[in-house]
Amino acid sequence: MQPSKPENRGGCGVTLIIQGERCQRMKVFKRGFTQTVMTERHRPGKTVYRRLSRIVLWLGGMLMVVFLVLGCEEDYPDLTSPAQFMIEKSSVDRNPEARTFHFQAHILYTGDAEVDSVWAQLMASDGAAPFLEIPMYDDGTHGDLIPLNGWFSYKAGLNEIRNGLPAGEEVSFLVRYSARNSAGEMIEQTTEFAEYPVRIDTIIAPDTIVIGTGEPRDMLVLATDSSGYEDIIGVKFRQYSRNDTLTIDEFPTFYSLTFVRSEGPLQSLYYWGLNVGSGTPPGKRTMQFVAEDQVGSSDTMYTEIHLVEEGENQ
Ligand SMILES: [Ca+2]
Repeated sequence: MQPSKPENRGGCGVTLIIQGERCQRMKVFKRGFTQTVMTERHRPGKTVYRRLSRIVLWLGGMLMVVFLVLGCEEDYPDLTSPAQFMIEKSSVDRNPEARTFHFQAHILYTGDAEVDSVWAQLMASDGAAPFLEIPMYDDGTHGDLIPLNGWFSYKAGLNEIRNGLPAGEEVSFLVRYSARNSAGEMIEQTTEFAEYPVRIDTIIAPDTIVIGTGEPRDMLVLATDSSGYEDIIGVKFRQYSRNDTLTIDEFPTFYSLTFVRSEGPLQSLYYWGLNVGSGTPPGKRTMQFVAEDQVGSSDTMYTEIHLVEEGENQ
């Protein structure tokens, strides 16, 4: 027996073959039962036994119909499903290059009541008053890609969003999508947008290095950006002398670590082979690491390193 196919009105057959087969069997069984009843009804010479058996058959048939309806609800939406009006999916995507936010909500409905309006409210946190309300469009404008497909969109600039948010580099807010239909029904769905700027998670670096060996020592930096590792421009470092506030200009140059690879969708690993040449004065140094992202955020971390002469007590 072939599983029912999606186009065969078969929601049951869409994902599970076993479920699809069960639906098919039940459909077939239902047709057979209907024929049996019709046959019985026109047969002459009814007896009590026949009437009883017909009642039993009828009750059994009704039970089967109920079972069928419960098990294969999507096969017969006109029998069991009231008109539906729902937000099937919603999202917020940030485009770091264009510095825009793309709000989207997919509105589904069955029945006669069409979607009247869709909008979104942005709140700093749960329970806070909305700081921005935006209309959503399904007409191919305001960032909507395809008109009249149920996906409502709005594209907002970073400044439009930031106006209502607390100052700072982090951008996080709640979005409450709402829709109203022509019957006056309202539905809503809340989603969260959370974003932290680039940050340095881990630095692996030597704490002591021998001057003039000519052998580079490994330095590894792991940086994360909630917008994705592609948002990280890179990680650079420089070193201060031991009296960092006084002689900060001794090594003012930043060096950019080499991108090694991404570690998952949000992290990148960077590398530098640190080599301290002969003639460099020994002593304690402060290493400053700076990670930067596309929107101008940065994160800074410090480590210490001891430069020692060869043979010096390490
Ligand atoms: Ca659309």
